[in-house]
Amino acid sequence: MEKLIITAAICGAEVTKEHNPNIPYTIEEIVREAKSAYDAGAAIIHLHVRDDNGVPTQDKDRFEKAINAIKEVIPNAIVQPSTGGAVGMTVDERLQPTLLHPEMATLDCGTLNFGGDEIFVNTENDIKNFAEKIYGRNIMPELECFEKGHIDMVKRLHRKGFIKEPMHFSFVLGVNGGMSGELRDFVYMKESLPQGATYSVAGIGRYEFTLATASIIEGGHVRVGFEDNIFIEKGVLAKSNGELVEKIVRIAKELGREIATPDEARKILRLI
Ligand code: KMH
Ligand code: ZN
Repeated sequence: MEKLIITAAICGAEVTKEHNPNIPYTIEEIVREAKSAYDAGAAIIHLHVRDDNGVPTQDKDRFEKAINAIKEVIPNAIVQPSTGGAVGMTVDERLQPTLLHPEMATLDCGTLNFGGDEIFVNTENDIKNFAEKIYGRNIMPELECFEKGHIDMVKRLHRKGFIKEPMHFSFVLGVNGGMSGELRDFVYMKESLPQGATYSVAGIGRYEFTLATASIIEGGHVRVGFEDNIFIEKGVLAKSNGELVEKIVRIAKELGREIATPDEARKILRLI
């Protein structure tokens, strides 16, 4: 089996310090969380940024500051900015971090309800537009799929030439409005993938560690972090993203799966 690529989604756009005081807002806090995740074994840092008051932003300069500051302390990490941003942002707003030509960026592959009155909008034409900008700027997309219809969208856009190989998917399961994160959901997603694709699994909330374990067993990869889950165990807040990554490393070790370094991750994902 390939070594395990761990992605740490250290910040997100939805969780706040009211949920967990360790959620990073400032550049210093973001660097602290990225380093803790990297030191514990994460190869990829999935990055959202906030202003100092915690308000999510896709501002290019804020991303540039955060990426440069992260690279200063962990130069070899793969930094993967979000182009999803927060619900309600415009496409152009969301695309700003791609102007910095990172190695990877997310590409969200369909629209879904996002709790309450929120809708995370990614129309077919939006996806084509994001794909054109992402590939055009020499960035590898992580294809974020919140349900099986999003995989079908990727397959259709691949046939039409908008999505290119190698394809790396991220299943984000358990969002309030997307597909749930039961084992059968994971199996259905995994078995629906195109030939040769790699995948990572992010389980939201209580699904984080069960889905991570399933993915470790099945040869997939894993995403954990405050964006998806703020608890290290039921009712106990995680102290850091590093603590969440450490738990994955322990589970992987028990199950005989080695952890990929960033350079090994680059090879597995065919980034180089
Ligand atoms: N914050 C969500 C609305 C991504 O990073 O590409 C979208 C999101 C997806 O987090
Ligand atoms: Zn995200």
